Amino acid sequence: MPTTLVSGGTVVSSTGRHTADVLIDGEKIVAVLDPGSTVLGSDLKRTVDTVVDATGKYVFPGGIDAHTHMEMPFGGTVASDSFETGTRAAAWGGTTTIIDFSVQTVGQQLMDCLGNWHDKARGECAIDYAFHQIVGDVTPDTLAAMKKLPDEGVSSYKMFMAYPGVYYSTDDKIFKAMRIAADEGLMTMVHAENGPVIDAMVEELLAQGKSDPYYHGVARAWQMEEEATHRAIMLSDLTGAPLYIVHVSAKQAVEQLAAARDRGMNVFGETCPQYLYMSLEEQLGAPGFEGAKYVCSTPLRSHAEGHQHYMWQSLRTNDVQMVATDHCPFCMKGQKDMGVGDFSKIPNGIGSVEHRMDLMYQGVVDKKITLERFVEITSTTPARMFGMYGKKGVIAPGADADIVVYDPNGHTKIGINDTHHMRMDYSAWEGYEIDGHVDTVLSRGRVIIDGNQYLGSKGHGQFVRRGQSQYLQ
Ligand code: DUC
Ligand code: ZN
Ligand code: ZN
Repeated sequence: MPTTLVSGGTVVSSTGRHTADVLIDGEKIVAVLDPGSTVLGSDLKRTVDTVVDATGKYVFPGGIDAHTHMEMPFGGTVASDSFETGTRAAAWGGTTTIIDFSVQTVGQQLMDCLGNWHDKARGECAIDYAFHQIVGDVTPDTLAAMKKLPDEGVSSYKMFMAYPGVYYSTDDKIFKAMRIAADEGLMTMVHAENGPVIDAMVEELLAQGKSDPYYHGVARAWQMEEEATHRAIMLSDLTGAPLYIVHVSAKQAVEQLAAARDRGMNVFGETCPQYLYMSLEEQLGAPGFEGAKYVCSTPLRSHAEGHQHYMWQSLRTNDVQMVATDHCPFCMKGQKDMGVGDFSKIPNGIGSVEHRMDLMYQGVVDKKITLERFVEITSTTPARMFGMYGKKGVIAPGADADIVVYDPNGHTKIGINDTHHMRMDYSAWEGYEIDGHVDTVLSRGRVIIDGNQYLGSKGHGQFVRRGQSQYLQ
């Protein structure tokens, strides 16, 4: 097996940092050693096949993006990144594992949907991948099939309180699924927004001639996120099913989670880079149709109301546990422009899979979170939350050699087509500057990004069978 030494870098974990050499044999980390260590008298730098010099740089466990939607059907179109293009873009940004959502809609058998998602991803991915299962049709068949998910290496599923007529489930359906989840040790993920009321708000606004992208944010008011989050928490309390709320953007929703955690409940929150950096006023309210670039759900929140500041603070205090992207890219031409003159027809989603690690690292530079917390929220907690820890999320003997060598003296300017790799005709992050740079990325021991060169290949990425969440007890 080829051997690699990542030498002389500052190895960062969720609990500390130290200078070390990381020895890799094939796909696995076999030792983390004092710098310059010899093994059986031989100088490792001379004997290994490849040396990656990390002197003066950080060595992070590869990023885990636990919320992506490659090729997802949505709003009459399909998310523009395939598993091939989306995972390649992720690799460029230092993410070495994604968890994507297998989709079930009304009338489909759950296991057929999972099989279909395997067919989309198999042989296509540049990095490792796992699946959550979207449960979109609660029937006796579906409830029975949910019991088989753990055997498929799928230990989490998601339900929607939003999008009536599409992915939406009524409370009784969520309750029934949670009963199964509590018994089977599945993590329940919920998109928490009150869909029926939002639809009524959309109708009202359009009738008043308010059709610009800005009104997407008005229609999806924070009250409807807080209310749904509370309802999901109560269902979790009733059934004993642990709960993970996806893409939390409203400070009031965080308050609901924090209060439930203070009462001892196993409830968790994920936020996304857009809710830390972007706002209703600035991005959704951009002139003309520009705001469509930033239409996602939950929506960007008001800066004047302080949601962004609160979200950074909550990440620091662990009221929000981790950061994923909700990567759901759509091009302006032919996709987002379906909603010219009617914001409700703009497909919902922002592409960020390539930039999450950089954007969160900038939070370290800006002193919003520590370097260790950065590792925790981008890699270690996602691994623990979704049953992959030990294999992923840590630099230690026995773990997959998924490693990012990050240069704190480097610089990244996020740009348009020629300088991002997502299959999109724009980037919501264009112009953002990062005081750091992803230099080298290893996926299971193989260097897939080397400076500004992509050395990966489609099909290298393998399906990760996940176990139970470490947060269930
Ligand atoms: N939110 C998005 O922005 N896109 C896809 C689905 C979702 O819930
Ligand atoms: Zn969602
Ligand atoms: Zn999503």
